[in-house]
Amino acid sequence: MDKLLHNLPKEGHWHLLLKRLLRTDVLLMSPWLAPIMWEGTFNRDILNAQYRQKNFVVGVATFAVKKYVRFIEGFLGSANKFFLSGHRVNFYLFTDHPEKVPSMKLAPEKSLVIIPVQNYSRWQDISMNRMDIISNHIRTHWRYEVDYLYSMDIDVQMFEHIGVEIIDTLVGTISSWQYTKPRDSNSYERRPESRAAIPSGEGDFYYAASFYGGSVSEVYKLTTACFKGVTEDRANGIEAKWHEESHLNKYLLYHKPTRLLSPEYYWDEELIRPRIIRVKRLSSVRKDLKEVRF
Ligand code: UD2
Repeated sequence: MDKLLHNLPKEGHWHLLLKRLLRTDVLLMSPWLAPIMWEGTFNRDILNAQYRQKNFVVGVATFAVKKYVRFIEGFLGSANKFFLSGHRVNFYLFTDHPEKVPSMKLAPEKSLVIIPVQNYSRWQDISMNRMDIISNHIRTHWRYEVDYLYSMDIDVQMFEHIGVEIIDTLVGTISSWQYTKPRDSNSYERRPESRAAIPSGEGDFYYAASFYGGSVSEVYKLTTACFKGVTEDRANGIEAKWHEESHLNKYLLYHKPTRLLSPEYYWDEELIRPRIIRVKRLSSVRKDLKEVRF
């Protein structure tokens, strides 16, 4: 890398810029040439200037059902500040308790749409049915309203800017567990009976279902396909190991993301953060699973 820099002309702003943007401690590109977004690998000013010319609208779908309404304020308050700051964003909040949504003043370019949704007795069904609800809303509303759409868990908080570097056709977030455990830690669904099954020995990145997205048409294809898998599993009396996350991982293995977000974009607070995670842009809120899900 030093040799590369040495061979570049020493003059000019761009030499300094390039030098600042090189990282040698992490994988910057997937084997299918999709960029992997890490702190220190992009210049947000340049990206913002490009993006502004396009006047895109981004939608964010998130769910707060039953006790998860308690996470709304932390999510929206931090997203208002850190998510695509200065750009147009519609937050679509699905909840069974619209009356419990706190009134919050959002930035002028941001808006909040509250959409009533039914609840399910099992938390796994709330989580898995998100795929179906998102796919239906794309068909009926969002394809007319937004250019890009991201699905995010509600029990998260943002601490640093998440900007237009996340925008691309099909985007997945690499799970933070992939950086703390050996690759084949058996996170994929391997049972051949499940539609989410990935044959043993296959697989590359493991993606977190907490944050994925892309163009509206690609997210439609993804959510429709994943929910079809969930429905077929239900008919066959099987539930994938990590629910819709297993189906998401199967989909993204065979439909490669055009951009990957590093675990800086979803850090699991249960894990010790290695040095390569230079910033924690977004992380999970610690929760008592037994208390919050029942
Ligand atoms: C993982 C995934 C999550 C989902 C889940 C399924 C990550 C970091 N997260 O998180 O996306 O795939 O596994 O096993 O990969 N929800 C409610 N009310 C409930 C339960 C869930 O609103 O009672 C919604 C809420 O938006 C929540 C999401 O569903 O953020 C996922 O549920 P979770 O956060 O409890 O799942 P978790 O932490 O196991």
